[in-house]
Amino acid sequence: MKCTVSTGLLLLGVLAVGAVQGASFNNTFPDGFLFGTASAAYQVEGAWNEDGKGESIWDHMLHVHPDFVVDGQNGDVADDSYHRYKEDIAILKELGANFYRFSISWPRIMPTGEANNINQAGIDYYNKLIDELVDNGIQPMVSMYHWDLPQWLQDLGGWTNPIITDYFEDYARVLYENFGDRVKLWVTFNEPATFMTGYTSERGMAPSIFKPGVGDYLTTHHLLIAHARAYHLYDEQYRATQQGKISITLSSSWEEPLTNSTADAIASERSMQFVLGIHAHPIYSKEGDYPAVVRERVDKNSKAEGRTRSRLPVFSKEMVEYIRGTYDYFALNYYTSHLVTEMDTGYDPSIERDCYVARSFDPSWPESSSVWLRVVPWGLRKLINWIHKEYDGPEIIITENGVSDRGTLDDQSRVSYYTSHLAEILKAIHEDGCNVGGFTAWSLMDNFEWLRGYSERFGLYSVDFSDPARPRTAKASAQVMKEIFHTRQLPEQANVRGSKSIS
Ligand code: PNW
Repeated sequence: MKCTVSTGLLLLGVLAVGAVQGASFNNTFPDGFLFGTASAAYQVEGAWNEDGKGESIWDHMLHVHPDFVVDGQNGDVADDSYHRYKEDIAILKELGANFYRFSISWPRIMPTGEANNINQAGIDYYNKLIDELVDNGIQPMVSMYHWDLPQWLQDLGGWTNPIITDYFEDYARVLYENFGDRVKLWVTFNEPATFMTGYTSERGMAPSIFKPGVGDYLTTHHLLIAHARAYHLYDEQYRATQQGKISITLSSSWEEPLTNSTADAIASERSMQFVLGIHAHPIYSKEGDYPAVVRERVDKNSKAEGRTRSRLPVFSKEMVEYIRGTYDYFALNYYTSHLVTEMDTGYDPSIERDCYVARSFDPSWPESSSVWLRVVPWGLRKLINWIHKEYDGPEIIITENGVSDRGTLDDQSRVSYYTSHLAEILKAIHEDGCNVGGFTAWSLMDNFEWLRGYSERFGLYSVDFSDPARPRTAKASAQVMKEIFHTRQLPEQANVRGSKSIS
């Protein structure tokens, strides 16, 4: 197993910090550790129909159903980053970010999603954005897909149609051809576990098609193949000259057993496999394919439902091999944790029912402005350790971590969230020997928070959405992150918050 720090360095660090703090907590990030912030095209760009951009599934859904969003808003203008990207880069520079994770809007460069229909103005926009980043010494990290599928492809069935893997490979080729000379960090998909829920609700994530337990598994199956195709294409045709790294961003909660019973321990492990393993195991495990417990349960339930085949499609042996190992690092989003216990929940059929656990929060975990997000920093350390053991020590880059509030400039709860989570990452690195290579704050600035509109704010910078100029203003958290990014150390005392020893 690889470790980020040698034992010698580790000892030196512990001694140095121990002398100051009287404890063994090492508050210094290893050399080469990268700090950045993230955003996504639909959440920040605006200009939804400018300069030849095609319609995405989010444009389409929210124009037809504005009531799906709590405040009736959409991403038509958002942060207006399409026109104000230089302001975004100025604040990234102020923060001292090493990299910026942003996503490319597929329909902005390929209005229908097809490779014979390229929108040069879209290519020009991302070239300008990338050039400006590089000129300012900020590495671009590009997500190919952060949920804004061209509507034209949705009309063909979107992620439920296997033909999508051909279209995605074409799209990846256009990206490598146009941007691969300067983009060295790629992410194929952002959070499959979140966007597959576009097929589990009538008014949820786009496209809001209600086919739980079927549409979400088809999406999973096809995006894993699409990911592998993009990876192999890079390997075969671009890696030698472009020399970048590719991954897929997976989000996971830490699934803590509700009690110390054996049944809850089993439920916790099963939940980890349904939440994270379903997308991670085919790529990162030694044997590949879906986790055994996922395969078993979905097959068993499908049979009991009188079906002729499993709702979870089956990979051929060749496809298992084709997908296995298609990563250069492990890209992880972490926001929160759950307590889990065995229970029959969810629609019949659904992934919840297949997984057979109930999830809850400990009432003592601090709340945020998002109902799904409670503050559980130690969950991140446990999650990193789980990944380290389960997948044999891959380099982990945290590609999102953050918390919501209502938008105050004096955002002390965000300061505490970040410092406590960074402290847990330092413990995972220095005390547990895990290999964590970077951290990304979600988000650079307040933006369109999907179904929560502009009512929940995740930014280090505040954005005034009532002002056409969309001014960006630093919050208290921006000042603290700036200090951390510059000193590459956590301020003293930061480690005391939210700490709980790891078992
Ligand atoms: C992520 N959950 O989504 C996305 O990548 C971002 O686009 C989004 O703005 C950010 O987190 C904050 O929501 C998530 O329910 C949505 O656990 C939901 C969950 C996790 C991540």
